[in-house]
Amino acid sequence: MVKLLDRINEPADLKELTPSELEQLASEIREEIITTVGANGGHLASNLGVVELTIALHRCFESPHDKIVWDVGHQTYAHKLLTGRRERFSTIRQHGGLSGFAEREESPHDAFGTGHASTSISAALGMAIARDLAGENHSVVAVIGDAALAGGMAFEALNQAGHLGTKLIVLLNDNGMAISPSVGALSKLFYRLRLDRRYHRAREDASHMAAKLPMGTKLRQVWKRVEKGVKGIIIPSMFWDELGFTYIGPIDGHDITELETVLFQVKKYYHRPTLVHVVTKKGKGHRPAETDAVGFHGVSPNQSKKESSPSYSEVFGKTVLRLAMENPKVIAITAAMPESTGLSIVADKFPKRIFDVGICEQHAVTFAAGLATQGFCPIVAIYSTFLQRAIDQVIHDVCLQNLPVIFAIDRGGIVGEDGKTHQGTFDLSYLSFIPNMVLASPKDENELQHLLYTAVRANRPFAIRYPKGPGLGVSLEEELHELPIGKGEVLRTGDDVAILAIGSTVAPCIEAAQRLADKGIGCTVINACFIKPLDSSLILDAAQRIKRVVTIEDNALKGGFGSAVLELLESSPIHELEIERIGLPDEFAEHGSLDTLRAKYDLDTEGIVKRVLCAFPQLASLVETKK
Ligand SMILES: Cc1ncc(C[n+]2csc(CCOP(=O)(O)OP(=O)(O)O)c2C)c(N)n1
Repeated sequence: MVKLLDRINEPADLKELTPSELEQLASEIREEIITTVGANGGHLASNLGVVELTIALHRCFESPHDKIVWDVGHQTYAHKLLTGRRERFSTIRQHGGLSGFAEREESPHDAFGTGHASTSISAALGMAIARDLAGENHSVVAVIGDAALAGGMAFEALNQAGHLGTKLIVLLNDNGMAISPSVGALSKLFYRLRLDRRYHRAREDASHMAAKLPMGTKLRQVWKRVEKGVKGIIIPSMFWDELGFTYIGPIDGHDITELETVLFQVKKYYHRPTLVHVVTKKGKGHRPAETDAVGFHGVSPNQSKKESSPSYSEVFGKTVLRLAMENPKVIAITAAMPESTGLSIVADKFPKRIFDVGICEQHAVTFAAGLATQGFCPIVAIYSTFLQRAIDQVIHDVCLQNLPVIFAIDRGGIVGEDGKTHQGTFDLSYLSFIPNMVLASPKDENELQHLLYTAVRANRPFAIRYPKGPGLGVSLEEELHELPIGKGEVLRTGDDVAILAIGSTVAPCIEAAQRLADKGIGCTVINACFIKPLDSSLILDAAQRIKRVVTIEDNALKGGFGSAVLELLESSPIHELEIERIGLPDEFAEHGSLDTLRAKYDLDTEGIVKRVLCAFPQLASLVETKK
């Protein structure tokens, strides 16, 4: 059967469709998303929730002339399908394929690149002001979720938008969920708006009436109801009025007619900042995702394939629980990611000692600093990529005051399919230059437990970064013990090359050393464990003795572990050193599977062997003489 979706090459093709065809199109889009996410993984529930909303937006606005800015950009699958990317949709999140987020390079319809939350209103306001300065008149729409709207940056942007008073549409996609249920006072306000019985009564009355009216009158009626009837009776909309925004809603985000009626009116008649409050259901149209929106927020390609060993996040969560049992001062903090950081296990046992602050990483860090001043031991679990936005708080509020805050930095290194906006490949650089900070990365999940135990006793800023995904499957020692801060360990000895590794790169180095040994090349392998402070005597001894040094890290080469080693060696009197650094070059690493990307950057066993042999060609003759 020919699909309607086959006929949509650009948003203009939507304009001719009848209401029943639009419904059919929505279900075809859902089908396409479910099938593709099943194969490639991705953000399922959020995308299913915005199908009608996306159709309505593209029927009402003339993208790319009008600008649509998607916050986070994880909910842009329907948008991609309607803006000329259907053919390539099956490649989404695969290496060389479409990105799972909005990306300017990918399409002129992606007005702004996103991946991190709460940026859309700032970017949209910048575009709106640029439009005003150019004397143009197009619309600019920021589409933002209720959880992302609670991020500090979104508030900063609302504040300026209300002040400037220019024409800007903020479309709030309110599904009551972040990845987990949304938290915070603002979320409660939206909840009250959604549940207001008067709103629902008004909706029902109006739809009875509307059913009896001819078409043109129905549209007018829907509009009147939304603007005058519903808006007028809901007091909390005053919050928005005070901010300088006209508030419209709540609107049913799955009723295309209602959405279009409102959006057309706003586009035509509203010349100031306007907030359109749209209520959607996360996971809409797919029963499993509707009932388990948390589980279906992000889906792996083969959900049935169970990972064999526990993930680093799971080990982290369990260890925090143990530490919290032993020490009443331990407090866990997450920025809207209790499940994926492994902390929900703490919430079950100690609901009062875990805080979900919402998508507010900066606040999470300074909140932890405040707790630390009062003798608590806060553990802040944040993905590496999201901690980037809280660097000033780490420097100014934690390290400058030498406060004992523990940073558990999940998804350090390459993260795979989420791509450029989510790679955790800068943290070793952005944390290693900060005075007072201890920075460590475990070689396996067992070392992660011991590092956490050490950090709780260290009484100073302490960052531990660990990778995405399953651990190595090593056994987890029952008894936790302190690791000496700033000490590495020699895992293997050999006289030809010294390989200095950190974190997830240690395991492939051990394998690579064995392969090289099979060729007659002896490698010393050192697990540095700490980047700051570095184990200078261990590293200098190895460099002095072996003279051929390889450093390896799944971090940017600039400013990372290898750079720290270079700085150390530069100040030493060792001569005739040869050094090879393996890590990420000065570019943003694209999306692709973990294995593909690790191979691309020579971070796997084959890559390490290859690089050692290329860097030190004289080893070939050494092999000959040893024979
Ligand atoms: C700064 C930042 N922190 C955390 C995340 C991880 N994250 C991705 S989507 C999401 C939830 C977003 O919720 P909401 O804005 O309500 O959109 P929805 O998914 O419900 O459509 C979170 C926490 C992120 N993308 N950016």
